[in-house]
Amino acid sequence: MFENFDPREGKRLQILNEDGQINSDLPKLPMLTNKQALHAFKIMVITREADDWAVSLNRQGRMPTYPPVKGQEANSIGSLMAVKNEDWFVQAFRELGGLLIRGVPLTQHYLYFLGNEMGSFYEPEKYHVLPISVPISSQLPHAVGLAYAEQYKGTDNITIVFNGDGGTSVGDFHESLNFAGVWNAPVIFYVQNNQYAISVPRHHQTASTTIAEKAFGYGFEGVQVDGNDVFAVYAATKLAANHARKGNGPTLIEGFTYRLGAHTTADDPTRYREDQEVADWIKKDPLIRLEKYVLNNKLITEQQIVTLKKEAKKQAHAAFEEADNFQKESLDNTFRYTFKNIPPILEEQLEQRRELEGGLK
Ligand SMILES: Cc1ncc(C[n+]2csc(CCOP(=O)(O)OP(=O)(O)O)c2C)c(N)n1
Repeated sequence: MFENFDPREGKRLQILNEDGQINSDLPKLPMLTNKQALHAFKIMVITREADDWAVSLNRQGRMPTYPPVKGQEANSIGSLMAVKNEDWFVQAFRELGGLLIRGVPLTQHYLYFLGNEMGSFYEPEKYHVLPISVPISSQLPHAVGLAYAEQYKGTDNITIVFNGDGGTSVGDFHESLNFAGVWNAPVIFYVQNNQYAISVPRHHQTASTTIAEKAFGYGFEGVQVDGNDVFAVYAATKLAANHARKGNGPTLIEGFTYRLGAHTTADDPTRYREDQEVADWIKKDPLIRLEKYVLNNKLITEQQIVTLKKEAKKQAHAAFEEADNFQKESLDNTFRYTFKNIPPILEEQLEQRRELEGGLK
């Protein structure tokens, strides 16, 4: 499937370059239509505004710790556009763009980071999305299980699961790839290689030249794509999705990208990376690149972009206010959702909590 882009030969798939130009020398690949490219751009704009607003709210003391998506948007946007609504979307925590492609309201994302239990409730039949997973790579075994279950039921639904370069060092990652390879599970492992796991650079994470090449050791294909190029992400995911749907098993896609912001709002990246490195990556910003494309191809005007950005800002502000005014969850719920019947030790703790609350009044 990716014979022209074998990562072991140092190849990386890029379709849209940094100047917003399409590489016309490539073999035939699935392409976003103009309508889809414009949709991707619009979602990327709202993702960027919503993300910047979350960081700003954190600085105002209105949002707890938040992990910015800035610079990585094309990865989840392009890939979620290449799968269907019934395919399971198993996220890590930097996939806001993909959630918006799936139609999840922005309010829900803010609710999660405000610590509201309802932020983890994605109506399964409607969205086919699993909750955000902060314990690194713990979502991968679930994803493979879901994929295997769909195969067992005889549907043609697949699963796409995200994790980071740091997450490839965790046992869950290897166990999941191994299981998926052996059982031919219809799953796409999408690794967002944003070059760092907090302060740990990619080269300290693995001795492999690429993350994509790890797939071959598990008996399936891997491909490295320019993760700041929404066209390349879309093409690779579309091919991998068709491959899985036809019963040919898993694929590993490495999105080669960069986290332009901090790891979370609690991190100071100036302690471990050079300003020049960040400046170099700003030139590869997926949003700037896609903006050039939609303008060059007259899919939108400069004036319309100004309006779009203004509207996106308003939408982000309104979604946050809605989340902030959402009914607060009772602290009792902290004890409720792990077991069907609350075990005596948790009943006891719940009682203690209530007493403490009474005492504080
Ligand atoms: C199992 C586990 N160990 C450690 C942590 C603390 N932690 C949070 S994010 C992170 C780094 C993750 O890096 P990467 O997988 O590259 O994803 P990124 O944050 O860069 O998107 C770590 C170690 C955690 N959340 N879960």
